[in-house]
Amino acid sequence: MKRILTIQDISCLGKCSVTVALPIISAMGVETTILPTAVLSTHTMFPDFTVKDLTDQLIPITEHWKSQNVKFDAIYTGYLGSAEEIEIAKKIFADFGGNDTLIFIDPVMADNGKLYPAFDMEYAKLNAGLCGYADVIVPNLTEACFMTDTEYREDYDKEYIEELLGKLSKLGAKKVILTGIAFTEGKTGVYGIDTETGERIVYENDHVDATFHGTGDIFASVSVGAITRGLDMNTAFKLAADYTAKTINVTLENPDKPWYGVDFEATIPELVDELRKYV
Ligand code: PXL
Repeated sequence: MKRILTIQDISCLGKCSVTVALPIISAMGVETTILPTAVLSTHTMFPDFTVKDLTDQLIPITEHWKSQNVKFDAIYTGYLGSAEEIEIAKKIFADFGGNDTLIFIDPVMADNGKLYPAFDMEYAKLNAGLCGYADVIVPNLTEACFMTDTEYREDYDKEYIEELLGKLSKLGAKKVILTGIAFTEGKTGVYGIDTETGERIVYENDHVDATFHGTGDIFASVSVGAITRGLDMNTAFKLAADYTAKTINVTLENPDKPWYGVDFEATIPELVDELRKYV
């Protein structure tokens, strides 16, 4: 069985980061090792959340794994709490990376034109530096703009997105996938580039007019799970985009839906069925 290490926070309540990545990647038939960067009472969209930073635990935990000769088929980073944790992530890539280990970075820090409460421009720059270590990065439009000093525009066109992809490619990742992008009315999707071949990676599905926290983490978890199971990039991102859209739709039908996350628990069986068509 393949094994993924995911490095991100535990938001105890809130359906994001580890509480999404662990069940989804496990359901996809991949062993999931977690390295929690912090423990929060909830994600940061709740008022008055508590945070216990775990930076001082990251090196001791990973040193122990090294002593046990642990290997990973992929390392997937999401929400990292601080500049120091970004530096430690680089060390972990050096210690556990290599040709057979996919480095998958979701530079979680912003959405809808704004940085999340814990972050500033300096953090955005450091995250941009981290992206240079990746095989695959999956920023949303806001994160892409913050990392490349680009003005955020919701009314984008192809020229603007191509220019943004060009700037993101210079960060050094092998595959740059912008999420939440489409050029067709009523659609959303991914628009990316394989920086080694110049090939575009494009998929559009129906846009659902609702935003929920944690959907980026769902998209990233399914993508890295699918790539690790051996799906090609185009198929992996299609699976992830369709699953995320399906999950938002199912959540919208739930009269008791929580405001803070989506009902991915209800749609995991469909994800597994869909994945079975390929593996
Ligand atoms: O879903 C991204 C995310 C992850 N972790 C924490 C967050 C958020 C988004 O708000 O607050 C703690």
